[in-house]
Amino acid sequence: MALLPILQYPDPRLHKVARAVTQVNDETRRLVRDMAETMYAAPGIGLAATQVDVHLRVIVMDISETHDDLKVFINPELQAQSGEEEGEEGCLSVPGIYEKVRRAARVTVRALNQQGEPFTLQADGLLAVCIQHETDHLQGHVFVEHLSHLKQSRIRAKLKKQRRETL
Ligand code: GNR
Ligand code: NI
Repeated sequence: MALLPILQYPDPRLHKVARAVTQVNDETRRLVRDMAETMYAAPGIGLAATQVDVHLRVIVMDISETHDDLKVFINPELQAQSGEEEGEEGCLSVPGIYEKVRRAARVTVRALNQQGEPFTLQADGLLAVCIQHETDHLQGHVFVEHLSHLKQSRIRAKLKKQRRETL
């Protein structure tokens, strides 16, 4: 098992577009294991491979309070989106920043599990938010890009200051 370093915004590698996994094998399952360990340790409720500088379509997620409901999405695709809802988001790549983002209220996602078998999941609430936040990462998008340019530059300044103070 291994903890993976998490890229910090505005690292340009966060903007790479992830490629599909061509074969779900032991290497994929090792990546999933390491990502889950990294997410639980952070702690976070989701992690996209992009955040650990692996540019493959792999997401891990666990929104349970008991940390015993790991969800794995390999090659996720949003099949449907409906409704609108605004919710507060944070990101392990943008530490200490929480901002409201408007997203679809409900999504249907199709993906492969760790066995390489396809499944479809309908989600609402926090799970729907998290699925959209993570699929954004796989497209090279960080949640702050949903905010105004003014807010984005304020966030970059705040992160710079935060990092100076923790050096
Ligand atoms: O840990 C996380 N919490 C969170 C809260 C609200 C909306 C989205 C998230 S995802 C985030 C972990 C992360 O950065 N995933 O990419
Ligand atoms: Ni994130």
